[in-house]
Amino acid sequence: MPATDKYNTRAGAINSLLCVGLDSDYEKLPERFQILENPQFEFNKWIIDETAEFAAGFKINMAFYEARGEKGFSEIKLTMEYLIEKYSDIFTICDAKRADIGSTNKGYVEAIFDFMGFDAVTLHPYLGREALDPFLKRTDKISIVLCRTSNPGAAEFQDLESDGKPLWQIVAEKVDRQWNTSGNCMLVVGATYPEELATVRKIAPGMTLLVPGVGAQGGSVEEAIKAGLDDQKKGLIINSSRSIIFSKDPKEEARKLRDEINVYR
Ligand code: NUP
Repeated sequence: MPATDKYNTRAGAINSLLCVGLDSDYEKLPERFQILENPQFEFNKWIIDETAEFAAGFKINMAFYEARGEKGFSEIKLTMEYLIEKYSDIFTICDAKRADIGSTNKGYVEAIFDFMGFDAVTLHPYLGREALDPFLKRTDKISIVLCRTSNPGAAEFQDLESDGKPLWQIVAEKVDRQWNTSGNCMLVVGATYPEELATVRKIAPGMTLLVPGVGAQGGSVEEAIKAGLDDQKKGLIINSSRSIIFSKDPKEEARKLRDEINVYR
């Protein structure tokens, strides 16, 4: 099954656009996990089992694992093995923001899609379409291209204009019209920029958008949903990491966010 269908099927089956971010920073783990042999994996396993019924996707940000060297890397692999074995219908995103020259990208493709088994990866567009070819030609997987990021300083480069348009709009147009010929691209647009999100939705009416920035970063769920839904009331992957996984009750937080998203659909 193509990976966009995998996401849509799961989102439809459980009526949820929620993606739970497994940003399992070792320093923030409860002590009962820190003392275990595989602390990040055991924590993830717990979060996954608690939140899976509300999760259309899980997103792993590599940074929190790479910080622990080879130990962290093995805990990503354990987490992916667990997801693939127990929750093979849930969409998995590797948030690594990769991209290099084409020949190097082949290594990233093998590591992320084949060795670890993710359905999707985040990429930055700076090197252009030609360099990203090893990702884009994997029609069984999804390339999620950064368009308008959620951070306060996103405008520094992304708002620079060319032909009267900001760079993020050009990225949205290019990905929608030229890069997505196999239907395997998505875009990242932060919930913290709902106006830009609405513009991206106009530029790319049929594209699925990964939207981080609700919860800990303060983006409004209502504004993001209203700005970003497609005409089928779908087309969004709403990610929240810290405000779910480090809350007192991750299951309840995931349920609440799933429900809040659905209220505005
Ligand atoms: O624009 C982006 N903003 C963002 O926060 C693109 C991202 N990939 N992210 C990631 O989403 C960020 O690196 C983190 O993994 C997650 C947001 O986490 P939180 O603010 O919900 O805890």
